[in-house]
Amino acid sequence: MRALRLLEWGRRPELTEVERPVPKGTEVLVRVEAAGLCRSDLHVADSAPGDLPYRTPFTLGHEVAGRITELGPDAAPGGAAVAGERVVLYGPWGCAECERCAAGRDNYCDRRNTLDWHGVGLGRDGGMAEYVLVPSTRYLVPIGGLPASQAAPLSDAGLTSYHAVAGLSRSLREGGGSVLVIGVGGLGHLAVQVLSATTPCRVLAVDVREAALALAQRSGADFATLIRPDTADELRARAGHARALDAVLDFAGTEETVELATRVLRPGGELALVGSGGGQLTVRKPGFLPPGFRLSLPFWGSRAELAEVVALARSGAIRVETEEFPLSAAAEAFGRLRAGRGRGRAVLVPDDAAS
Ligand code: FEH
Ligand code: ZN
Ligand code: ZN
Repeated sequence: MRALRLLEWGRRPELTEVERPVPKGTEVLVRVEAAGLCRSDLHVADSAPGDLPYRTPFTLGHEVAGRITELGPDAAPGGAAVAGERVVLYGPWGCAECERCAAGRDNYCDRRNTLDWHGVGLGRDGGMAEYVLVPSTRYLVPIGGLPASQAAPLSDAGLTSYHAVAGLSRSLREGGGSVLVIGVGGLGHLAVQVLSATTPCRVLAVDVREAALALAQRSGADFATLIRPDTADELRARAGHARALDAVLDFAGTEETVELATRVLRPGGELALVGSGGGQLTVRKPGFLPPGFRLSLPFWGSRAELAEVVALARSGAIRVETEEFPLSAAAEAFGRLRAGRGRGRAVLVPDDAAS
């Protein structure tokens, strides 16, 4: 079968021919119908030897949906899963033994630092291929009739955004308040939709691209504006009586956006730093952060949260903006992502399915 593989550090990913895996024990073979591209794929592809604990070669793709084609002899006792079922992969594969992994929270595996992988396509063979081998049905969530190019991005962009929202305080999520989404790209536009669909919050959004502001409004934002030198004042003016925001979800995470977040937060405000833009924050007392300031660094999400995201999508409450590429055009898709010219989440589909 064909697979987009990182053959060695420092080389661009290459489409190569590899043996189609045969599931053993609890393993399940999934025919890939869609595999999303993520900025982390660029980070992995650009890494030097020793940057990451992964061992090359391996196939990329940690945002995957498809159809079960074969199950190992111990994979689905009592027919818990069957060939033909359409699924999305829960991507963060941990040690599978600690209490976090046992609870389906592999994203916070206690033994993460001892592993030479972080999940499917992240040190283990991923889904930018015709087939992907999954260690257990516990990493599969049924998607029913949801199109694969909608389902795949839910497993990373959707799940990460949903987990970041779920990490905000209950009083905010249930009582309402004002939330700023910084960066309305593959993750940010889904965070706007999740906030709009699941909370009474007022949602504001900022980005550096005009097209992203339109996407924010289509996604349900109450207000969207470009990032400019006076953006903090403009956001405060739009924040209601408090003239400051209850929470910020920063999907860019740059020096500039982290600074903007700290300038618009209320006392008791919350910052969820999701983007890996390298921005830094000085936490000091006495200092300049609002009293009661809370910071979180949410990472990916739990298996239960993935099932909740899939249910939201199947209900029509959230919809991913996607741009499809055939697997054979993966290099073009990577190039557009790298150049920031993507229109929504890029998704690789099998060549025979590409429109
Ligand atoms: C995965 C592995 C390592 C860093 C970041 C990521 C994210 O893309 C997962 O959402
Ligand atoms: Zn990712
Ligand atoms: Zn674990």
